[in-house]
Amino acid sequence: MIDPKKFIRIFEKNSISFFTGVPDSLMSDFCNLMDTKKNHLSSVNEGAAVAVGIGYYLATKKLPVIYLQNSGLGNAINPIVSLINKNVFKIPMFFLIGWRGEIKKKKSVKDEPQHIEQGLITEDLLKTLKIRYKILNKNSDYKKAIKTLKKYSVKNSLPVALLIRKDSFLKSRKNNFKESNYFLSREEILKTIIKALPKNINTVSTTGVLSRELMEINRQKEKINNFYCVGGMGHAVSIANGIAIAKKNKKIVCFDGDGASLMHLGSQINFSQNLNAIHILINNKSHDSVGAQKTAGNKINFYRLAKEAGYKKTFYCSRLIEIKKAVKYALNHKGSFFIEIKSKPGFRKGLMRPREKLTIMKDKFMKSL
Ligand SMILES: Cc1ncc(C[n+]2csc(CCOP(=O)(O)OP(=O)(O)O)c2C)c(N)n1
Repeated sequence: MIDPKKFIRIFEKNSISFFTGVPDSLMSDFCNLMDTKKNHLSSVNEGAAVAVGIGYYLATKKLPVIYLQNSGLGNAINPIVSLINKNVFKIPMFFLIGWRGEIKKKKSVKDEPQHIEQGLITEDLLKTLKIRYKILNKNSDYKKAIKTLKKYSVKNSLPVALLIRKDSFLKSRKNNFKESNYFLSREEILKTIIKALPKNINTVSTTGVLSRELMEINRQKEKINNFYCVGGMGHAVSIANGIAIAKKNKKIVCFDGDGASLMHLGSQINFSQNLNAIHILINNKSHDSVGAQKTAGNKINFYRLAKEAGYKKTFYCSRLIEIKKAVKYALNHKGSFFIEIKSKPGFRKGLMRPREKLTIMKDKFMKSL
């Protein structure tokens, strides 16, 4: 397996020392190390990371490294095609892409449904985008791969990539984020909220562990009708928005994470315009689901931003009693409400994943509306 520390050192030996991106679970140990580096920017989304990389290159003539999960390629495609492409500005950069839903011996490996298609098309996508790439696994000669890709990128002013298979990196099992135990866990927050919500309310939950915890809490009594935004990180609030617009007589709740919210922050400005919107953001200051790397907004007061984004009333809660009060208020008043809840990172092992087919879950949700 590849030691992520040595891996980073090889980039530095090749005069590549600036890193930006959005973390991925397949590269979590590499991404965790990023938090300790000065020359690193935790990006809000993968497209923004490419754009930052462009600026960095313009200012230094040096290659930036952009790291991302392959599901983030969608966010990155626009600046890749419209800015760094050979017909436009011809900007070299080095991508590190975690390959969820990877193909081995021409077959998809077992992964979650939202990763299957993305895994299947990733190589074709890189070819279409004219990004020269090499596949990295735990036995790869990564020194040679980095050196040759860098050479090609600089010589041709084109982007290159390492497509990273699962289990390529050594696992340190060390979690970055040491947040005080004083704060509530996401799971106890969710339990309290579900208790406070009326039966059959429609909710939309964000990508990652939050949805898995919610699924487990809701499993027995099926109290809420939730749409699990298993992919499309950052879009749960817009899905909730579409529902809120179409179902004006129903309260619609969105459960969000700080990383996901930052990814498409502007969507809040749309969601806040509804009179039936409740946006609940659980802020653990980290991308907890993929290794608890710090989010770019780890010093931000989201409830203050939300006020400016147009929510009628915003709340900040760090205790269960405050959460109950805020939820009750939002349920009993007309308008749009934003509730930021401080939480510590971390989650139980072995949380459930969807047992039913996602299309069946979708049908049930639609019926409930
Ligand atoms: C476009 C995209 N980029 C990256 C990922 C990988 N990913 C899944 S969950 C997650 C972290 C989400 O962080 P946050 O919203 O703060 O929720 P938390 O995990 O902390 O509960 C990331 C980066 C993804 N699924 N999609």
